[in-house]
Amino acid sequence: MDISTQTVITDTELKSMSEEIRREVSRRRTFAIISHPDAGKTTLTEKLLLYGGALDLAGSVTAKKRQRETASDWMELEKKRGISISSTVLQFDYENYRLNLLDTPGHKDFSEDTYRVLMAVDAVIMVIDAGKGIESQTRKLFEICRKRGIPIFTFMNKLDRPSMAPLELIDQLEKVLNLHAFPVAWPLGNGQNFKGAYDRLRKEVHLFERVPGGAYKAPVSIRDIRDPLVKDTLSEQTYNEVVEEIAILDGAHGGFDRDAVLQGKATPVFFGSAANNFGVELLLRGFLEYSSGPAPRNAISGLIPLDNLHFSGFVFKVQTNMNPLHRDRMVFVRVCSGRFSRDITMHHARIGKEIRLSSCHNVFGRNREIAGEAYPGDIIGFVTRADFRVGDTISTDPDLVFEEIPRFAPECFTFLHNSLASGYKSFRKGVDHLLAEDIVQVFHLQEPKSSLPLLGAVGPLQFEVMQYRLKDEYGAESRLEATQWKVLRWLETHLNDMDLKRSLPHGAALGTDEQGRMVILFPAEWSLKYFLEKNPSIKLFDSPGKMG
Ligand SMILES: Nc1nc2c(ncn2[C@@H]2O[C@H](COP(=O)(O)OP(=O)(O)OP(=O)(O)O)[C@@H](O)[C@H]2O)c(=O)[nH]1
Ligand SMILES: [Mg+2]
Repeated sequence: MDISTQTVITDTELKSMSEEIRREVSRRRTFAIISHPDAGKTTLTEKLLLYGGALDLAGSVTAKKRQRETASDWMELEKKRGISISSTVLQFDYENYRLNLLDTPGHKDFSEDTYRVLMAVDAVIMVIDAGKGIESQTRKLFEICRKRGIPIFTFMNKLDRPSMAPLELIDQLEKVLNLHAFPVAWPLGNGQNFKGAYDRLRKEVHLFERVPGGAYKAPVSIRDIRDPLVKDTLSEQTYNEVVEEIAILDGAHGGFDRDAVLQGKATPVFFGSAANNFGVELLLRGFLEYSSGPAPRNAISGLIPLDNLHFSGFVFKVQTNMNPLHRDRMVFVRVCSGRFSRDITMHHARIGKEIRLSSCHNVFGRNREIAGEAYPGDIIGFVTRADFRVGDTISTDPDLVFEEIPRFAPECFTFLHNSLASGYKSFRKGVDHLLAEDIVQVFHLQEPKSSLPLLGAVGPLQFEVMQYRLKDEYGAESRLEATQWKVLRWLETHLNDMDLKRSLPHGAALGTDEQGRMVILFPAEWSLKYFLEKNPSIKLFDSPGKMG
């Protein structure tokens, strides 16, 4: 469809539209907060909202984890357990910026959701618990960011507790992640003696004051490092250490290279305490100043310019029951080009149909607001019953299709039974709705042929979440039946089913995924290896996207 066939648009109108898009894009920042579990992502998110003016009072993520009430952990189970289970979109305005912030779950069992978020953002804030240094999950997430060349901003958190030496933390970034680190805000002490941060680029000391529960912005006084008040506030030892460390950094680390940051080759580092609001404003301001607006995305046909007159975007998340009263389903889209305005006709690339999406929303945790328009970089939500899956492209151009979002091979498999015969209807409905989120995958075994689907997920907690939600959102009781499988691979082969079956090692099974693609389930990694040795002609893949 050519846009000119919809309405007649003059050259001047085209020019002003593309200028408008470029103007809007330049004020957008779309980023995720990532890390190992418990480093403080949700706490930091809450504080960024506080400093961004999107919240008057920050909710607390308490140590006891019982009274938790935050904008981003809105699911019942998240509040109860005190951990993030699902990613959350928070869109808000700060000064002239429009921020699309995504808080992600750190637990590896929920990492499929986090990986998808990484496909939808232009930058990340990597949170590190300064008492623990770089942990395993942070490392994995970092590797994905590096592969995509996403700019990374680092926040060393929990400086209000005894921490590793700041120079050692910087050294870890360089050695463990092989990432050049440029400390922007340097900590003045740690634990009880954490008093402030030194902004190396502005050459200013920010002295912090504690506020009860960190609910309000922490008052800050800004000084020169030689100011007597700075010396008086810090112990003599801390002051001397800080001055020495800064001299070492200035001598050794070279200048700040924003281009290297934007290419994901260097990370600006900030130190602080999200719970106490220390260093949060320095991070927010630094992030806005040194990050850049949304980058154009690759479609199968090539790079799609942001000011393309065709609207385009892709689905990276589907969430059911954000509003349990309405049993609705929200489809989250990252806008990649053009301008969304209400009631334009879209093409749904996968099913090859035209579709009208009228209710586009700006999303803020559980809350939403009808949005009249959206621009590249925005994360918007559509409430729709149409068949959208993660990775789907929507565009006014029927020929535009974005590259697939990689899917990972599940590592845990279970059968899910309805445990109350009378509740089958709500069980079935709940399972269908929750599976549409595309987090838990469904497989069908070839033998024994049963209507009971086999569920696969990256980690077992995902099944627990499903059971909890079935009960909480659908009133359905369920029971899990463990299986012996631990590894799944998609396959390509010329063998017929009989021969293939004969070639399977003991305990392995054949099945299909939801799209009818053949898979093999193995009881262990060694069984997979054995199979590969015996059947070199069969190609196995850990993601269906890698198949030819
Ligand atoms: N002492 C101290 N505790 C903090 C700080 N920031 C966060 N915490 C605590 O650390 C715990 C985990 O915080 P969360 O914000 O839930 O961590 P998260 O990274 O979102 O965790 P997941 O989403 O489950 O991966 C909570 O008990 C917080 O109160 C801080 O600056 N200092
Ligand atoms: Mg969290």
